[in-house]
This record gives sequence, C-alpha cells and structure tokens, in this order.
Amino acid sequence: MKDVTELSDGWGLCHGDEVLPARVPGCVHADLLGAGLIPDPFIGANEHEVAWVGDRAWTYTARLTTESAHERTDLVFDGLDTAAEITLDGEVLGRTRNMHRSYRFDVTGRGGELQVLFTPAREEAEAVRKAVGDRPNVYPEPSQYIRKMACSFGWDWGPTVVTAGMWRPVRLEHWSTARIAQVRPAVTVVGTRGRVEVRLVLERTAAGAGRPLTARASVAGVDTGITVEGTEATLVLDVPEPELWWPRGQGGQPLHDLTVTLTDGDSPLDAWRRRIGFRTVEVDRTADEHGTGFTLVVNGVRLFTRGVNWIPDDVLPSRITPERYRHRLSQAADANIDLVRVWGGGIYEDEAFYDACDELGLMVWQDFLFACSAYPEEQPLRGEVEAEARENVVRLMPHPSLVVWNGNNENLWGFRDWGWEPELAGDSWGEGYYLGLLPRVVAELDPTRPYTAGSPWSGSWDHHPNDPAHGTHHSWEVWNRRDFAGYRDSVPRFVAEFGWQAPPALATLRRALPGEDLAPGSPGMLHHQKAEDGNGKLNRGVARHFALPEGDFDRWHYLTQVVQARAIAAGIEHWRSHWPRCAGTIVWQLNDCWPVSSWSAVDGDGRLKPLHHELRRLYADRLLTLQPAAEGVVLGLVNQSATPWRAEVTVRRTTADGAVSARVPLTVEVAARDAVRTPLPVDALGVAGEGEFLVADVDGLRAVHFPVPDREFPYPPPRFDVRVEPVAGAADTVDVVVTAQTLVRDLLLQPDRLAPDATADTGLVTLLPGEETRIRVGGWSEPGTAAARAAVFCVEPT
Ligand code: BMA
Repeated sequence: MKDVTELSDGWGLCHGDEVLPARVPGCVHADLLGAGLIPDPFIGANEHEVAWVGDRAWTYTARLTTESAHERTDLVFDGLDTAAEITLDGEVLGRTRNMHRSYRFDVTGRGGELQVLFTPAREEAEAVRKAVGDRPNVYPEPSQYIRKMACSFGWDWGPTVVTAGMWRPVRLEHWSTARIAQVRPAVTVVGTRGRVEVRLVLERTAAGAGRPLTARASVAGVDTGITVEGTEATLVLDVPEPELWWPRGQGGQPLHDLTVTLTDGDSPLDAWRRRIGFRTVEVDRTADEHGTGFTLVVNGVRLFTRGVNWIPDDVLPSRITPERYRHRLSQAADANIDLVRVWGGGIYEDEAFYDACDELGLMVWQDFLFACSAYPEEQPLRGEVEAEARENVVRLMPHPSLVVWNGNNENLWGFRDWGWEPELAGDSWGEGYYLGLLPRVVAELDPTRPYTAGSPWSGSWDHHPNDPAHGTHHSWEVWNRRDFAGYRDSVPRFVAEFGWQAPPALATLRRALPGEDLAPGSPGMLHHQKAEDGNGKLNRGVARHFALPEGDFDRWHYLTQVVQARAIAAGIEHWRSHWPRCAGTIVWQLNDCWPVSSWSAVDGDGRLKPLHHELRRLYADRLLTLQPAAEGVVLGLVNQSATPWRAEVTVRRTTADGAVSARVPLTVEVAARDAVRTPLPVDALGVAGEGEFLVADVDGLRAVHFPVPDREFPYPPPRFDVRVEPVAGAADTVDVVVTAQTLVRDLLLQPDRLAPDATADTGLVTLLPGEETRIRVGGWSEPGTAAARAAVFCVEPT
C-alpha cells in the first residue's frame, strides 16, 4: 500500500546567517512573526514596516531521507507560493511559478539537503511583463503576470503583504506498481436514479506497466470493479433513489462516501475517498421580455440566490485552519445565506472550505482566478493557466456544494468600459481564457456543471458586459456616487456584486490601532481604509440621512454601520421582491482578510457588523418590506418557502409618540416560492405626513417606512429602559431587555463594548413606544446595567 510521510517538521528558513524554525504549511511572514523578527502587519501601519519581506528571496531547507521498500518515492508539494526552485543536494529538481498548482518530483532513492528557494513574486512578475508586454490593471501592481493570489499585492480592502513559502502541505509518497493519479466523479440524477461516473487515471512504475490491476468504486451501498491494464478506466455506479443534496433551507444535505481502491491481486496499492452528493444544477439563461435571465436551478427548483462574496479570510492564507473556515462559513449560514462566491482575486480554497459548504448546504460559485486586470495569454502564463484550471476543476468537482464555475471577475467589463480596449491595441488580454480555454476545460473534465464566462457578463458581446437586463450585473455606481435609494432604480437579472462600507467593531479597531485617539480620519483609521475615497463615500452616505457627527467617533461609527445595513436592505428588499425577474443577490462581501473598514458583514477579527444580523432578516424565507416606488409606497412580500403564505398584514400610519392615524388590515396570498408587490391602499391608509411614518406587521415580521431622511424627521429624544436578566444555566450569558417609552429607531447593542469577545444575537431593531426587545448576550462575565446602557445606540434627533 502507498505510504505517506508528511514533511511538516524539520524545516528551517534561512535569514542572514541564521536558520529560523519554519512551519510547513506556512509562509515567510508567519515564520518571521513567530521568531519575533517583524511586527504584526495587521497592527497600526506595520504593513509598511514589513514591506521588505516581499522583496527578498527566501530559502527553506530540510534534510530529506527517502529510504523505503517501495519502487518509487515522490516529493509532493500541494502549494508553493510562488516562484520557486527546488534543489536536492544542489541538483535542481524543478522550478515552479504557480501558487495554484501542486508539484510532484520523483526522488526515489535520493536524500540529502532539500532547498526551496523563492524568488520575490514581483521580480518574477516583472520578468514576465517584460517578455509579454504591459497591460492594464486596476491596481499599480503586476498581479496579472504571475499565477499568485492577486490580493497579495493589496486591494481596496486589503494590505499589500507579498507572501512566499510552502503554503500547503508537503509530503513524501512511497508507492509500488501503480498509484491513483486522478479521480473524476461526474454525478448526475435522472428521474429518481443517481449515477456516478468515475473516471480514473493511474500512474504506473516501469515494473508495473501493463500489469492487470483491480480498480473498485463504491458509494451508497453500490459497488463495482474493473480490471485495468493501462492507465485509464471508467467505473459507473448506479444508485437507485438517492436522497438528494439541497441548498440550505430547501432540504437536507445527505453526503455519501465515494471510495476508489486499487489492488494488485490481494495487495492494496492505493485508495481515494471523497464525499459526494446527488443533485442536479443548471443556470437558466432563457431570453424573455426583460432580457436574458440568470437563474440557478437546483434539483429542478428555481432559486433566488441569497449570496455573499468571499475573499481570502487571511492575507496569509496558510494560517486559515479548517476550524476557522467552518466558523466563518457557519456565520454565513447563520445569516440565512445560501451561496458563497469565491472571488477571482483570491485562491481556490482548501478542501476544508468546500467540505464545510457541503455540510452546511452553502452553494459555492467558484471564480477562476482572474480579477480586475488584462491577463496575457502568451507563455509562460497560458500553460500555467491551463494546468491550474485542470487541476482545480478535478480537485473540486466531487463537492455537491459547487454549483457554478465562473471565468473571471470584472475583466470582460473592464475591457469594454475601463479604457483597456484602445490601450491593449490588439494584445491578448484574457478573452481567450474566459471564452475559450476555461469553458473547454470545464466541458471536458466537469461536464455536469454550469460555466459562466465572467462576473459580470451578459452572455455575449451583443450586450454590454454589465448590462443589468442580461445575465449577471455588478452594481457599484450607487456606493460610489449615490444614495442607496438608487438601488431601487433598476431590476437587474442577477446582482453578483453590490456593497456598502462600514468600519469594523470597536474592539477590532482598538486591537488593530492600539493607543490611537480614534477619529474617522485618524492615521490608523485611514491606513485601515484602502478604498479610493473610502471615507468620503462613507461620510457622504451618512450625510444624506443624518447630520454628520463632528468629533463624536462613537456616533460616527454607529451611523456608518446603520447606513451600511440600510443600504444593503434597500437593495435586497427591492430585488428580492422582483423575483423571478431578479434571481439573486451576492453581497460584496462576507469577510475580511485583516482589520479594515470595508464592505464586509463580518470584520477582520470575526466580529459581526450589524449588517450580518440584517442579512439574517433579509435572506429569511419570508420577508416583508415597505418600499418607496413610482406608484407610491409598495408592500413587498417574499415567500421562498415551499408552502404558500396567507399573509394577514396590518399596516399603520403612526407618529413617534404612538398615535395611530390609520390602521389597515390587508390579506395577501403569496404562493410558495413567489413574491408579491402591492401598492398600499392610499384611500384607506392615507399618506404619511409631517411626523408620521408607516409600520407593517405580519407573523412577527415588521417593516417600517419613513417618508423623509432621518435628519428631517422630528424624532423625540429617545427614552428607553435597560435591564439585565440572567439566563438560567448559562454562565456568561444574559438577556439585555430594552423597553422603549418613545419611538426608538435602529437600536443597536454593540457587544464588544461589554467585553471584547461578547456576542449579541440581535442587530438593529426599531421599537414603537411600549415595545421591548430581548437581546441575548454571550461571553460577558461581569454583566451590569450601566455598562449595557452605555453599549446601546439609537437614532437621535438632530
Ligand atoms: C469589485 C470586486 C473587488 C472590489 C470590490 C469593491 O470590483 O470585484 O475587486 O474589492 O468591487 O470595490
């Protein structure tokens, strides 16, 4: 049987005359941090202090011994970041230039001093740029000339930390006769029958060539075997009536072990095991009276996609543990999210990411790794792109959560709209990848899964790539230039990106900016804000609704977080209520890769912004909204559950002191998986006048509509009582109960003000006079009413 030795120990990193202990998998930055030789790049402006690390060459060393009774010994690197030369006792084993591939070297019978020398990524990229010619990039970095996580070079939410190292495991594989080199399971469901077509590729030693071996595959109690004399074989498993895998909220996530074994007579040679699931997926791109749709259909059910965009969870991706993946993705699931888009400026994530998605029922949209620049199609890049695509398609295809492959992020759009077309003057720029190479690779290796050429993409050059009426759309004009009400001006077919910034939690800021006198424009705040005019956009976003608080950081912080949540709510409420014309929203962005002001819902230290709680409401199966529209205020009801909803809604026209001027009961029938928009009956309800607003309630759901911006609304000074109640049997956990005496709008308890690790289960709540809310707070060992009171914010009169 194949024998595997992990090579995680015994590595050293050469630094001057010293050899530092090195962690593998890991990276140079992490090792230098561990040795206390660089400051933490996440703190203050240390990013600048450590910039030199990315501009130096680095060598890792280890003693390699390969004694084994087997015929062959391979040295396997699952990931090298990025331009590396591997030598054994001074002899070159190979050179690499792609972070997104694995590498295997035959080291049979050899041993000695193993060295992995990393050239600075920029040096490698610049050499390629010189050879293939310059091309446009949104950022002033050469990220498109090297197959490395693009955001390593900095992004509009990320620091520039140019990593190097063995970022994924290294091991020795000892084997004889043959090994399993590749397994591609294509899973289909037709009617009630499941089918797994397993394509197998073997590698054989010279002695093993032509020898008849037995390959067996089994799944869900079905088993089959075949004799293989060459290096390829196909095994077919028919599974009658498999239980289907569903996205969360639609059904369960049954997973089955698919096992492939290779034996020589009675001797086992190799085994392979993954979990698969039975489901079908397609993207319906039918043309209709509104343009060209983009609707995910899973097991025949058409879905409004409730998505978020995912970026690498750490700018040093080798630090992301399986536990951290699971925690972050559970945070997504807790917010009723059902799809995570792995964005093209990052990485093909670790197995643990997709395993967690399989289990949690989170669909995955996987970008191929191209973002925001023109990519040369010449060698050496072309060969790398193909090899990387082939490897990662094969690696990820067993996962039922993976529902769509996407060619790139914003490059088709950039070509048409951002001045690239004339600048390129006929040079290659990546189109041949997105419209040629990548769809061919997917069709050949993973034919059961849909492919889309880009995000955004209208389906062909007949329409502008970001045309909202056709295919996928990125909505950035609103954040960049307008009030969030602008989201209501269009009904794109599928919004694959839109977002609004807010700073992270206060405790995150305090950790990242120790000793700083925090102000929106204080040095650390500005350093941890990477977006072009980010603070200007934040401030203008607030000022359209509230008086911008001068000299009151806490209030600024609260208001920016409120506006972020309201902005995303405006988009999702509007677009979801236009189902099925609009078939999905993917919020930019779920997570962060360091502590920063960004569009994220979960900050760089893993703390939830109010947006996270808001997403839970916005993405619930049932959603109630009130929206200003041309025809007056519209009541929107979304029912994504499988059962019809007879909604007995009460709509009130009321004032801040609780006086009700009109109350209208409305019954709305919403079919299963449907949405209804209905104008409010002005004759019965009247129109909200000075000091009035509208409140709609149904089945515990509430929507409010204020006809004027907050700064024009005559809010009373908010009055409310706060009490803290113990929770039986739960140490460190209490309920903070807030009772309103007046209208209290967008009440928020910021738990990290109570204790850095405290959590709250509730975000923004609007209370009418006399109403109360119960906020469960965990991780707070010394509860007290005064502290709770001090952690509560709400909208105040101007
Ligand atoms: C889109 C994304 C990212 C970017 C985000 C915010 O362009 O694809 O490149 O971080 O918007 O600007």
